[in-house]
Amino acid sequence: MPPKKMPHVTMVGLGYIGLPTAAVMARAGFTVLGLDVKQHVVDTINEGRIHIEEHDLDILVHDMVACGRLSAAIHPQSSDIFVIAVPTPVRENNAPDISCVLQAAKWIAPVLQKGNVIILESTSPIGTTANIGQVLAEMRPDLNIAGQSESPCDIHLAYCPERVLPGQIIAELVSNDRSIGGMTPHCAAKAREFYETFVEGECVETTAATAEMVKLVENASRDVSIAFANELSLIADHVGTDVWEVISLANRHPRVNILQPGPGVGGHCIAVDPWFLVHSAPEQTPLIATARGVNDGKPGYVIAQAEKLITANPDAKIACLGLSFKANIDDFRESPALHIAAELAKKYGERVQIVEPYCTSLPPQFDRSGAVHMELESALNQCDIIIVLVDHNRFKKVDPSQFDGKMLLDTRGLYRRT
Ligand code: SAJ
Repeated sequence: MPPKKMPHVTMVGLGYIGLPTAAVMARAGFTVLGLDVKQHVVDTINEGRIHIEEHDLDILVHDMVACGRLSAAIHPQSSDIFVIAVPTPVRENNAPDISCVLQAAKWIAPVLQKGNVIILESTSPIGTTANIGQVLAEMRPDLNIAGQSESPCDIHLAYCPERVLPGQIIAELVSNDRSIGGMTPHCAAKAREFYETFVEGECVETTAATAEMVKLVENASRDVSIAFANELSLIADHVGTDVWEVISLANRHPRVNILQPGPGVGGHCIAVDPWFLVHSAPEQTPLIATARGVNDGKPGYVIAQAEKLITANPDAKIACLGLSFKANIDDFRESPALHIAAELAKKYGERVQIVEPYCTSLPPQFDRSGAVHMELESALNQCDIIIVLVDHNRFKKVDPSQFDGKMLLDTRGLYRRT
């Protein structure tokens, strides 16, 4: 028997999820075309380079482009499988914005052929996969779209959310279990067959709506847990205990596992996705909405604490350690650390020194503030108030004796954890 022909895959959206996923699929043997609306993204990838930072991604993309299995384009072509990984942000009022997903569906509609499989990976409000089906049914009345008619479908539709951790995306794309949500059981089976070619974790079939909710629940669960830790930090400050010691001792209970408080919750996922659940069931989500409020309130609380120290010490210089939204990455999107440092820089100008090993110059939020970008050692030598905002490994190596005689506001418990 001749070897089975590998399907041709199109990845719509070449961002933080789309590009690594396209590269991993190419490594598994698929010929993958990546689509993006940005010409510079397409050009960069076709040159074998990358436009985002992710561990080991540069080598993988370079190799896959060089061997001809990965390329990028700005216009869709016919394909066997289409995977959509485009942004789904929230609007000003915290309502989900799925316009990019619907736009992606409209984009590929003209090139669809009988037997195609379309898979949505973007974090999405419940019902979005069905919305894609409606868009396609309107644009392609010649095709039976899964979930849109009783007849056997020509176009299979599934929702298979990613759940990878930035910094470990390539490894987790392969090792994590996946929820495979079909518009019909047959769609789920088709999608599972595809994912099982490159995923080593278990691929578990369910419905599209369930998989949509599962993804939102994962991130809402983490947000609520972090909010609990952040609330504990407020209580501990109020009553004069050390929250890190409290959590560490409580976690010795065999059935307690409290997360870590911090300066707030950042990134494009945990701070956003819970709103999708709140929006779909506002009356049923007081806990999830309150947790968002607790986490969103933490940067303001840290700024107020810092200001108390700064105004009580008018000659003191201030070092802010870290800007990224979490440790050991160069991603500053929706970062509470960046927000706090920028607010302090705006107010206290050249008294503020910023230490961030993951950037070469300060982001535009610091323009004209007078704040300067400093090496860790110089800032520790020159500053009297040290505000720890990110728990980068490089900061953990500092000997706590270097803080002797200084005022320390440690939002990550880096130098006190017991
Ligand atoms: N954080 C705390 N305390 C903690 C843990 C995290 O304050 O104990 C803060 C971090 O500093 C950061 C924020 O929460 O500001 C989010 O960081 P994270 O590591 O919890 O999550 P992300 O945004 O990098 O990735 C999450 C992951 N989801 C879960 O862990 C449930 C990842 O698996 C998802 O794929 C990703 O969201 C996504 O794309 O949805």
